[in-house]
Amino acid sequence: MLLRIDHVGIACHNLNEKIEFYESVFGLTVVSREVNEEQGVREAMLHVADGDQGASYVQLLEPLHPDTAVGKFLAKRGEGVHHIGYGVADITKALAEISAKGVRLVDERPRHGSMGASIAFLHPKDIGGVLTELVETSRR
Ligand code: CMX
Ligand code: CO
Repeated sequence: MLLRIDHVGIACHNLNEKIEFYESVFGLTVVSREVNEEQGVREAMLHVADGDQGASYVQLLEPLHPDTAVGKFLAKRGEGVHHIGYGVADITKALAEISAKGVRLVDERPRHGSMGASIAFLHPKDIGGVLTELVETSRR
């Protein structure tokens, strides 16, 4: 069901500073910068590698307000890994299969994610404390 790791989502206080850090330490390149009001984030995707099943990225996330998913996470835990995003071929089918196994879905239906992808989150409390995102990419 999971094709690849699409991205690792990292929560930070200052997006521009963190982008510069990843550019200078790892030589990564920003391929997309977006504000996603629905998700409450200002974010950047930095390209890591290309594979048979598509590309993988680091997603840097700065909250738009304290009362957002990433804002609450930063207040509670500080900066660090926020979620893992896995690529899937058919997100609606994957959500149905995962839900049937008793895992709580944060999103019953896909939402809009970075670079035109369809995304949906699974509840971290049902996945061993790991916030997990499914990604059906529109880029192939
Ligand atoms: N990873 C692991 N656990 C997490 C977590 C995370 N990222 N975020 C919250 N939790 C845990 C909390 O620690 C808390 O556990 P305890 O009760 O044991 O302390 C519990 O989940 C509830 O957390 P909360 O702070 O009360 O937050 P909410 O219940 O309001 O929301 C969640 C939690 C997962 C439903 C919410 O963060 C969410 O909807 N996330 C999906 C959307 C999102 O993260 N968008 C930003 C990224 C967008 C993108 O990738 O494009
Ligand atoms: Co993400």
